[in-house]
Amino acid sequence: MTRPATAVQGETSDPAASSPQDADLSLMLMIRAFELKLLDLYGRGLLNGTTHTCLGQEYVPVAVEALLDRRDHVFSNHRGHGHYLARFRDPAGLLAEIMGREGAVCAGVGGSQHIRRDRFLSTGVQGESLPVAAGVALHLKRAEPGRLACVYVGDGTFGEGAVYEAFNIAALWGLPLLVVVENNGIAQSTPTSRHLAGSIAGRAAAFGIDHRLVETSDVTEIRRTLEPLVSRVRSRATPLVVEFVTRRLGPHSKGDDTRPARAVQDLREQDWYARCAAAFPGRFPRLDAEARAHIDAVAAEVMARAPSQWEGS
Ligand SMILES: Cc1ncc(C[n+]2csc(CCOP(=O)(O)OP(=O)(O)O)c2C)c(N)n1
Ligand SMILES: [Mg+2]
Repeated sequence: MTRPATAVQGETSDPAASSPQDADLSLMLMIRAFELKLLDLYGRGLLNGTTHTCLGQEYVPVAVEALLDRRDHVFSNHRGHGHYLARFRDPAGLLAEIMGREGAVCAGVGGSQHIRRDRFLSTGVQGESLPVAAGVALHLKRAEPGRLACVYVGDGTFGEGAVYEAFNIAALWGLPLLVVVENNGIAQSTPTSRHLAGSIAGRAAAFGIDHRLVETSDVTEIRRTLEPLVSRVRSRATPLVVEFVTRRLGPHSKGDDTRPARAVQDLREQDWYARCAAAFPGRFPRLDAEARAHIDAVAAEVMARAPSQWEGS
């Protein structure tokens, strides 16, 4: 549950305009601080392997996760830290996983992209999770009616045929599948306009699947809009595509941004972080400082841990 926001000087007392509430804002800021910390650690040669940050997209899982139940399954992708953190609020376990330290979620063998915990599973293989999520949705429909499978997918992944096999079966068999599209306008270095013919809405429509476009980053408004639609996924066992128009502020992975600096700057100006910093001059700096201090402490503590050991099985 989120706590009611309290108005401070210079901020509005209108609850509709005071979104996000403190708990949501703190979570978004924690995810942002976590991702910035990863880039910082890489930059200092303290982290190996690859990683894809969700800088700019943090609000998506924060909004969506509140509509889910712990018994719903979540399937995540290569850009999945925010998905994991919104569900488990466990930066230490995730950082330990990425750094291969004791206490790692998957003993350090999964790393940034391949995490399994309870009903959460991520994969770095684009499109792989769609058919798997459809299969799990079929199981849920039969064995746990009312539960759903939620799968996060990027715009570029709509070039994978597996997406359409999953759409076909989900529509045909009436599966409780919630497809959350994070359309950040780019796939690695290719703008969406150069890799996607037609539209994501049109592709959902081709299978008779409902589609909803979300253009705001206001988590309260997003939930208000999506709540009845997600309830329908559960009660009618029917698929739904929710497409977020969002922004990737960082590089594709660590330092491979091919966009002109001006284009990235334009995106930063539309960022939820900038919007909230301007809208909430009272609480924002405090919550941001708390989130950064929390992640600094987590990183120091995790880095001091011994390497993780995988027993194998
Ligand atoms: C099957 C497969 N092909 C290629 C890749 C390499 N790859 C990783 S992410 C990515 C782009 C993904 O774009 P999008 O789906 O828009 O997600 P975003 O990175 O923008 O979040 C590519 C080509 C992969 N991981 N899996
Ligand atoms: Mg993309």
